[in-house]
Amino acid sequence: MTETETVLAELQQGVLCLTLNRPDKLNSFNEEMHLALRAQIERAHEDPAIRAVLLTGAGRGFCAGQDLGDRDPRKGGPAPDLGHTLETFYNPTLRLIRSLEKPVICAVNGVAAGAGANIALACDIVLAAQSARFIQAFSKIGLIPDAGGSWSLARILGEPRAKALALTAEPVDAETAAAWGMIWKALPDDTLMDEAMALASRLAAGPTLGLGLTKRLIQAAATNSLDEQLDMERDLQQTAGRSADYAEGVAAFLDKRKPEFKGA
Ligand code: T3D
Repeated sequence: MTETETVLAELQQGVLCLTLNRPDKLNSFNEEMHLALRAQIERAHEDPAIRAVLLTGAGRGFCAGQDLGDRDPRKGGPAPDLGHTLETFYNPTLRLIRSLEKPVICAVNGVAAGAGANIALACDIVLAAQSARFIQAFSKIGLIPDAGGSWSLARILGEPRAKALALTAEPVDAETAAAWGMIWKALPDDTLMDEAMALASRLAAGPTLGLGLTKRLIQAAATNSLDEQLDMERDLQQTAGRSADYAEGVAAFLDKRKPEFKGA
């Protein structure tokens, strides 16, 4: 790991800690950072030693979305094809986060704007520093919410708040984000990272297979009927019930000891 990498990655006790690392640009995305983040999430898909992911940002911000320096119209040339950049860079990463059957915790250490806010909201458990703000910055520059924001905000908040945030680009502070159900908790700035790491470590020591199936189930609920969801619960519980971690969990309960889950 070197300080010039755009994403710092460290594996600690089953937790892959990823730090967006362009602090001078509030960790906004250039192509290198896109590819580095995607490669790390792909690694989390493939490596059984990784049992949880913790995503945060270096410096005073979490992520300010797209690096607008790379979109400077004053340099001339044709208008960029932003549909192409979404399809090439943002959308694959969003899909990888949502489809990763391991917990992804996001520690929003400061401002999260544009696609930066929406990548945070795509994570499974979001903790934010009390000083953090979430900004749907797109409307300020003539764009529409992307990186899954139009989908997640409408689902989490309903149309009235989703539209107001997207149309006005007004910042939402961490306490309000927690009160509105956008995130799990707002925490004092100086305890955020310790609490986020403690949570990620706890989940990494958990029954990874069951946690992954749980994530799949909850995500499916948004579009499933009750009947479809009951069928899915039946099928996934059958799988979970055959796992070594389930046997260990029940045995540990009966033995009155702490379970030692292996993640399978
Ligand atoms: O293009 C595509 O591929 C399509 C996809 C688009 C996805 C998107 O995310 S579009 C939305 C892009 N993001 C924004 O519009 C946010 C722009 N940034 C801001 O509005 C503000 O910086 C913040 C509200 C996030 C924070 O404000 P503040 O006052 O705390 O910080 P600051 O002074 O504005 O920024 C600090 C530095 O970071 C500053 O650099 P300097 O002057 O110290 O050298 C600033 O220019 C730089 N910075 C912040 N955001 C970006 C950025 N540089 C490049 N791109 C940024 N997005």
